[in-house]
Amino acid sequence: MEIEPAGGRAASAAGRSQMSDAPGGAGLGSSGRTHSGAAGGSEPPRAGASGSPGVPCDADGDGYDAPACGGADCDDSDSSVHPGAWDTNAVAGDWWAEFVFGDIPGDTRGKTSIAVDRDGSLHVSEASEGLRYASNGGATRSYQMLDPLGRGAPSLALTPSGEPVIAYLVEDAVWIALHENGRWSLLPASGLEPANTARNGGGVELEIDANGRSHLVYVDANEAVRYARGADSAFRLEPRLGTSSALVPALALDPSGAPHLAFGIGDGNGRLVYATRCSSGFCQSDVATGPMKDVDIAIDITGGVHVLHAGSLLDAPIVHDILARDGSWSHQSFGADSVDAFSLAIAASSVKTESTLHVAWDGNAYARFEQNVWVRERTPWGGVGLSLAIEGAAVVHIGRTDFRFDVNTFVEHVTNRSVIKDGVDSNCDGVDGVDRDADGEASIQSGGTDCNDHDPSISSRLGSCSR
Ligand SMILES: [Ca+2]
Ligand SMILES: [Ca+2]
Ligand SMILES: [Ca+2]
Ligand SMILES: [Ca+2]
Repeated sequence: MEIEPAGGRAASAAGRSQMSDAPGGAGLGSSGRTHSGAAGGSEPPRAGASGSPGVPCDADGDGYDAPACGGADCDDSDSSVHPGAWDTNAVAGDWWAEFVFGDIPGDTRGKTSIAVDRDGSLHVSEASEGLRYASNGGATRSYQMLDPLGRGAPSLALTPSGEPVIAYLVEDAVWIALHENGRWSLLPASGLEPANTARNGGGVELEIDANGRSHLVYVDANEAVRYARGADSAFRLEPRLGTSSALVPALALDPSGAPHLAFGIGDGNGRLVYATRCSSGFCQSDVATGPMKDVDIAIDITGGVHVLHAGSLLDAPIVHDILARDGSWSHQSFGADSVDAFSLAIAASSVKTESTLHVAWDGNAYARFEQNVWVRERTPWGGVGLSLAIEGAAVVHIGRTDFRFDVNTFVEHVTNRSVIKDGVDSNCDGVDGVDRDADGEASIQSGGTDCNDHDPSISSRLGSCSR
């Protein structure tokens, strides 16, 4: 992260621990840095090193060289095994749901943001009445109020080493909550102009590329969409996108780290705009017309661009917009049972698989695009303020808020995650599963026994797991 540290506030360490059924109240453990070659998956593939004569350096074509060539591919005959592969042993199974945190005063129904780490740990945030964060990584599940002044729809992203970063609003300013060396820092993002807090609960979207650089979009005080990138000590803000009356900006990065934006424009009859890099700035095109209620965007593993939108006209269904090579858009409607949804999300599988895309919207609706058809499923419970994260190929994590009429709002996690150890060390860290702290024991989340995979001095083998 490259954010100016001046003027930051220290995060309160007095977070309560109440996520689900976990006893104890430890925080997020110590540093949480990955050792080289594990979990982060951000190391650039090695190619072209010279090996033994007649033996190819990357025989399986997974982008990682064999050890004989100085590479880190522990099985150069299997392209699904390499240091950047997922090894959480998580597979898609039955759906289940859990309470994450509550105590949010009033019937706020804020938008959640969820991310899943390469070791299978979850990170969830919400900011309708203060920025709240929960994780099941580290020693125990943890829950913290990070910033009582935080508001709006926060956006949580993970650095290449798995550290959470959250963009959110304090009044009309974008702030960043940053987890490093075992503690949170709260920093005003410098280099930005004031944000519009009125629209969309104050939407801001953050993504972090493979080089650790932050990209964010938000709506400014003039209701224009703004894009900024973290550079050295500050964000560098680019010229306005869209004219005015912008809302619900969404952001995705393609494999090269280039930004792709989608946002609604509320003037006139309303329209949905797509923007991406061309020459020195952004090129824009209209995706669809009409007023927009919510928009999301995802890039699939082949680089295909997918937008999901909900129009705000009566009986407008949720529509999947697909960008063709010639720049035109085609559209797939989810039909009558997708109308009247206020929030939606689309995400792509990060490894080659039969199911490429996943969508979810208000209530309990979920669908995945599998072998050219949308397969619909119903998830347990039901909620709003959706966010979506995909673990590996087809394991789905949904963040949602739900409410007990005028009493309070709570955040839930809904997933089809099931752990089945496959006996294969897919990510070349020496064990089946993910051994983030390199103590020889895989994390509980990945089917192992290490109760704190952020701290090599704590593991079941060392007998230091008992609380
Ligand atoms: Ca391999
Ligand atoms: Ca495995
Ligand atoms: Ca492993
Ligand atoms: Ca470990």
